[in-house]
Amino acid sequence: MDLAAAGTGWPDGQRILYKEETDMAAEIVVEISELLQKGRAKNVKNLVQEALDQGIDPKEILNDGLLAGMMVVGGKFKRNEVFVPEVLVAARAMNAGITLLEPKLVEVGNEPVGKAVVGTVKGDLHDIGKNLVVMMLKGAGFDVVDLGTDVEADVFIERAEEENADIICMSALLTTTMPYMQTVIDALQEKGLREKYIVMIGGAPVNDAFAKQIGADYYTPDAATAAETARRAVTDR
Ligand code: B1M
Repeated sequence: MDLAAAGTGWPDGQRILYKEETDMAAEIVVEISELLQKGRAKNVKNLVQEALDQGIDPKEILNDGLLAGMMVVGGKFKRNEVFVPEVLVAARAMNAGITLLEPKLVEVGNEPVGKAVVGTVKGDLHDIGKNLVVMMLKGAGFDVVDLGTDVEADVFIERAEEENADIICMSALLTTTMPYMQTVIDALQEKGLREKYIVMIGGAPVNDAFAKQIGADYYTPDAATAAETARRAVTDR
């Protein structure tokens, strides 16, 4: 049977994978994870493209390939088995793969649902999770103003005001930078603007209890949930 032709008719070039193909898909995804751990950006990019060409689900490539690889690197970093340069090259490889996945993961709706300003808070340079949030928000139909990393409270607020935003989204990856989310919320309060904006927070060290403690409206654990929640929050307003 012509496997390539057999399962067509699925959206976006995706189709049912047969047993032999499923095994190959698992192999290629594992290889992506391993190459990412070695920081081989070009190879990661090529293999992600190959995986997409084979019809492997982009979410599987992201979760079981790229993110799984980054988790391994994170564990080694924690145990001092690898250091900042190795983590940086792994992060570059991750971004190389994500760039290819973005158009597949993001199905932009016609009507913009609202405007979001998004950034990683002051003192924090981690941007991979924040970039995923930006990507998924765009996919959920938001106009997104990406403020980048190391973002000061005034910048969050000034840009939200200038852009007439609906929602302010903050990311933090360090236990030392997560308290800065409170600084941003306090600054909004002082300017009498707290009620004007929906505030969402996320990032590995952050949780729901912390969100409640600092007076954020929402904590979401991952980029897809962030986008769904933002959409619901803006449309319910
Ligand atoms: Co850093 N780093 N790092 N690092 N780094 C962590 C975070 C750490 C946990 C590693 C470890 O020790 N195990 C640790 C923090 C410990 C702590 O605070 N308790 C750590 C440290 C200590 C540091 C430095 C201080 C190291 C040093 O210099 N000695 C330093 C700090 C620099 C700074 O920011 N000022 C540093 C530097 C770096 C690199 C530059 C080398 C690199 C970042 C490169 C880059 O981002 N461009 C890096 C990396 C890559 C990591 C790890 C390995 C991976 C982070 C990541 O990208 N994960 C990380 C270990 C780990 O997390 N296991 C680590 C993948 C990403 C998709 O996940 O960002 O969590 P994440 O995003 C998730 C969710 O959290 C959520 O959505 C995403 C999934 O869909 N999410 C949101 C994120 N933001 C959201 C916002 C939302 C909603 C959901 O709404 C608004």
